[in-house]
Amino acid sequence: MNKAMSRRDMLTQVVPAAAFVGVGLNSAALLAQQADQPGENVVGRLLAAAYQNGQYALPPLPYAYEALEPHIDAKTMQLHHDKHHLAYVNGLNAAMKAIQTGNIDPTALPTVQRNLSFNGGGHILHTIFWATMAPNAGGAPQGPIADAINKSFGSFDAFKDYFTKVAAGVKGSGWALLSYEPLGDQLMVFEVNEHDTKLIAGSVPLLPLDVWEHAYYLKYQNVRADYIKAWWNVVNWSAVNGAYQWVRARYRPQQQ
Ligand code: MN3
Repeated sequence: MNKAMSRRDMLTQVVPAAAFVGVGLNSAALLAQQADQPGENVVGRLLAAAYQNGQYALPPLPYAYEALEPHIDAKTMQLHHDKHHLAYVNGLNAAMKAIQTGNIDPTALPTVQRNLSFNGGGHILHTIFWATMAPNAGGAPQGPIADAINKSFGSFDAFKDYFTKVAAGVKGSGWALLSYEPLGDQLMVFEVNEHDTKLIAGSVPLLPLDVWEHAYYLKYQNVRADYIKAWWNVVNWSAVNGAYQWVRARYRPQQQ
């Protein structure tokens, strides 16, 4: 990042660019503004680092590769962040570059559109994924996110069981995604196929779980269920709670 550019300057660039891409990135840009608030948390910080100097950018992991051991191994984290995520950042920038020429060959349009959503979704989901994991984490959530989970799913245990089943049931490559739906002021879990978020428009992603094989195969081979079980031990509920509170304050200021 250009040292002369303030965080606020950076964020004013994030919002219009992300809004152009669509609902998913627009919601992420909303979250990214959180980095400018008191009580900054890691979700907002990483999202703010995910677009810099006029381009999408790979945000640094907020911990060392080995920090999530034994639940997620260092080699997987290194490959996943440095290779896979970087490829989505590069693919998204390439798609934007093609669009910004203003002259897309009609025969190339389906490919450009596919690259936009595949790589854009991948970039945002991975950024929030890194931010919502931490060493010495897991357990049950505290604060407003815990209340929202109880309201939306009955109990934390019921939510955990439901989310686990959604993640386990993803066919092929994809994600499970806990999101905030502002119209109903409630939380919902959505299935993501590859990186294409199948969510209610306007919902804001809060807690994504990557169940692509590249996220777990080195350590867990084909046993996705063991990986999901281990992932609960690294969920950074403090980060999820911070993101939830900030987003809800934007949509429901009268209820704060
Ligand atoms: Mn991945």
